[in-house]
Amino acid sequence: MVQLSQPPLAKKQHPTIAQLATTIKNIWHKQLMVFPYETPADLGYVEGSLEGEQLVIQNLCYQTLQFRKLHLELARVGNNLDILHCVMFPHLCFDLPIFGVDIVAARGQITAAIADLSPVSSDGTLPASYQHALARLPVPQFSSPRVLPEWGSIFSEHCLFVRIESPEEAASFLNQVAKYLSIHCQLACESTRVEDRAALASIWAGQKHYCQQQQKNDKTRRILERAFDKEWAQRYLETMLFDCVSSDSNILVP
Ligand code: BLA
Repeated sequence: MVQLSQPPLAKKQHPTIAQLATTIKNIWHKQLMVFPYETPADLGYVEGSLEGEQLVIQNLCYQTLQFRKLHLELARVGNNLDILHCVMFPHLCFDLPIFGVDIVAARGQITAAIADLSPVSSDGTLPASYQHALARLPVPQFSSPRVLPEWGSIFSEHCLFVRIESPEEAASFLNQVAKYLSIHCQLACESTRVEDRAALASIWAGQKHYCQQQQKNDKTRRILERAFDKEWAQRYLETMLFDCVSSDSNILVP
């Protein structure tokens, strides 16, 4: 079920990453009923070598009634690059956004902290229930906001993308991500299945587009290619990080 039999990476990682990993797991277990998810056997715990430095990847995956895959990944490159990656892919029969977080800490400094509830609808808007809940949240201010790359057109207006400059900003980011996640788990549990074929097709197209855009992130790809090789990186991006199920699987829900 869980690939945490290996030495837990969280203990060695940047404290903000370790804290967020704990928060995410706690909220999942508190608000969702999680079931085991089979990761490809060779991709649960992975070690590669990046220009002489070791790359360690540790994956934790679950599924639930509403989500085909909950994925939390911790990665460490040598002693100076720590990464947290988390994506929640809803089953195609639920009209739910995609929750995603990425934190990249280089030599102890968080250069990129990003979190979003990303819409999958063709008009790029979030469901009304999400709009209402998010509109009520105070928006934290950060001293170094970052500009999204072009492929980031998939993110919503609520997307946080910043460089973290102080422990207070780290706490503020963690707090906001916990709120996004908690709102998401609650609204997902309250959601009902979509039956209409056109609506199902549109959800599938939205999820596929999300995955295709994320796969354009050269910064992620480059790290994986350098530690492994081009083919391995492509397979990892397609099967672990941003796999997109076939449109037929909207009938294969629990
Ligand atoms: C940026 N992602 C990055 C960066 C690195 C990675 C090294 C550059 C950091 C910086 O610019 O300061 C690396 N991220 C990884 C690796 C993995 C990973 C190796 O997850 C996994 C093995 N990325 C996501 C998700 C989101 C995301 C879920 O995986 C958003 C929800 C976003 N990462 C994201 C964005 C950037 C980034 C928007 C900045 C890209 C840029 O500025 O060009």
